[in-house]
Amino acid sequence: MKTIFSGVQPTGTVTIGNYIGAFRQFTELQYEYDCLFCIVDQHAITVQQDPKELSKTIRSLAALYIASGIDPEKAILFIQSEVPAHAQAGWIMQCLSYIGELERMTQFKDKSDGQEGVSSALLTYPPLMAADILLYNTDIVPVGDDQTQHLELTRDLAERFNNRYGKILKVPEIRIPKHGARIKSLQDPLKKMSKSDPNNRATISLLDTPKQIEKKIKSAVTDSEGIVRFDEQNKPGVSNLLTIESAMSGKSIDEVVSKYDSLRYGDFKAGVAEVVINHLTPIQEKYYDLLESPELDSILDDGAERANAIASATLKKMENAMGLGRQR
Ligand code: ATP
Ligand code: LTN
Repeated sequence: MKTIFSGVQPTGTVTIGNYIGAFRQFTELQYEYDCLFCIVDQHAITVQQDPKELSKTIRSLAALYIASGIDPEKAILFIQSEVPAHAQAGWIMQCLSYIGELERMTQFKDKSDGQEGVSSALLTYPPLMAADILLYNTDIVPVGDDQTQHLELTRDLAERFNNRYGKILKVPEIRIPKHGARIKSLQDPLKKMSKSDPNNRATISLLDTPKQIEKKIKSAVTDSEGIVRFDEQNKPGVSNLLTIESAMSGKSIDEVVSKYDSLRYGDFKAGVAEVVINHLTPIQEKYYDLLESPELDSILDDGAERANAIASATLKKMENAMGLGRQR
């Protein structure tokens, strides 16, 4: 069976954009592949985090993974900092990376632009991400469009390692979702919905209450035509709401459009809100049940143990190939 690896940073609250673009993909893939899903907390600290907040967000993200449908019997769910091989292999990947290629990464340029006190780890973030992936002999990495450049670097580093030290690492492929790869902001449907958007009304969190969801969808930016039809170019707001309902209900866009045939935007928005609320309610119930439960800890303990076994074996091979330490 082929192996899938992906990671999400424990920063901010997971939005329906993350859910539709990433989580939903993960839950579909877990039955066809050996899957590893990682809470990449060491990536999160490349910018300063409040320790109490970070620790809460890690647990919350773990509960959301499972509440969204990740089956811990099928997939390995674990926290990056609980598997030491990531930092160790990350160091090796840093030694293989050139400063120039890291400086060319758009995410580094965006995040460091105009900032003071930029950490050196913001620059060396991609080699750590490469280590995450390469430690598990990963075949496929499902991520959003924005990660393409990091994946190309991961492939380059794997090939560079193999050329220098022998064929040890598998060169992974990227997988970008066909639909819902970019859910848009409710307030500016030309921008992507982003968990770090300071405008709270622009995003729907997986943990929003029914009232908040209704209010946010009601105030979503649309257009003045007054007809519900799918046209991303000319009607990005309406099309975004149609995409959200289609993803959450499993119906095609055409089916959703015909549901609202000749209805007004007010009724359309109320209908979309109802579908979103109905979809999120059971996820939220499961989330709150899990959050304080010892079950969550045993899932994460088990995940760390299984991940450790695979990762430390790959690390050992890498170290032996490079002549580090004593041959084992
Ligand atoms: P930030 O706001 O901090 O940039 P983010 O919302 O982009 O965060 P990430 O943690 O960087 O979220 O990404 C987690 C995954 O969620 C990514 O792999 C990406 O595929 C997916 N994702 C993020 N935003 C969207 C979106 N608007 N539509 C679809 N998928 C998304
Ligand atoms: N850089 C990614 C998070 C991430 C990741 C990974 C994704 C860290 N390590 C390994 C896939 C595989 C992001 O910002 N979304």
